[in-house]
Amino acid sequence: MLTHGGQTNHLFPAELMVEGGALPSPTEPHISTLPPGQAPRLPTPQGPCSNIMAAHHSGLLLCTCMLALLAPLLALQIENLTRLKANLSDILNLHSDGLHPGEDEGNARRGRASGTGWPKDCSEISAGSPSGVYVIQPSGLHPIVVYCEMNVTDGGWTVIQRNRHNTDITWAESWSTYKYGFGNVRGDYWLGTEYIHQIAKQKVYQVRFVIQDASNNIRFAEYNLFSLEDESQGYRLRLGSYAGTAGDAMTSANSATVHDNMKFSAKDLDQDTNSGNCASANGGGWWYSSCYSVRLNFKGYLTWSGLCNGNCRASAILIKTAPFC
Ligand SMILES: [Ca+2]
Repeated sequence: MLTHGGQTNHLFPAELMVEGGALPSPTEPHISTLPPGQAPRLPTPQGPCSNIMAAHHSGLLLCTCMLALLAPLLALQIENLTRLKANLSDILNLHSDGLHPGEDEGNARRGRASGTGWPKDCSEISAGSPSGVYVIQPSGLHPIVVYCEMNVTDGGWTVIQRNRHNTDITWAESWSTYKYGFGNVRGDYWLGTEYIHQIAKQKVYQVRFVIQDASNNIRFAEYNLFSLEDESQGYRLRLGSYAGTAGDAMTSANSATVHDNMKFSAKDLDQDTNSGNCASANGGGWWYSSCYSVRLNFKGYLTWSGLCNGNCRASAILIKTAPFC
């Protein structure tokens, strides 16, 4: 039994728990929370994209323009995802598998000692690597532990949220708890708003929301751009164009329930557009307006407007570097 974000989590066997959950100290490397024998898989840094983006500020505008021009191609790419339902289902189910052969702590140490460092996100992990828990180190940040989903399309997705209707996580956490994350990276968790911001500011990112509806169908909504402004700007959410099967509930809702361009709110920091406190009234931190069309950070059945109203069963949110950059 371990506590996470001020609460107790009985859901997962102790041998699968990451001590302290996904909740690192702001001053303590996240990797240090790994228990003995539960080392993350060897990250194999790669990726010309990271090299390009090392001086990416000048290329960011160009890349964004390219994304806008190539939006129709992104939509076409989505068609392939209908063949990946099984893999999408995997995202919503726990991967309780242990380390794969050859991916022990020694390998991880050699990865660091080689001077190549940790990957900056899951997209820098070698294609074909298994899904699971990895150490990444976004630029300017200490190493953190994340779940990498390697089975969808070409893999490389960093899971920033996962939740199921029967979760033990309350989700009704404070701003600072949301900032640094809570839960279990092998189960239901929030990676941490600050860490999501730090990852997504490195390059140009896309986001995929994966939703299991009331009939256990797997739906998704993808936005070809994803970023969070920094904390001083309230971690304001910025999304690009929609494609998918769940419906565009994040950007197309009316101003009272839209989420795109909203600041993040938690129960103790109201940054919504409602006269009341949406986070306090609705059980979890989120990019509320007044108040929501999407409720995924919630203990209980979930909502994705147009798909389910309080009866979706599970969700996951994944981010990855956008194509064409
Ligand atoms: Ca308010």
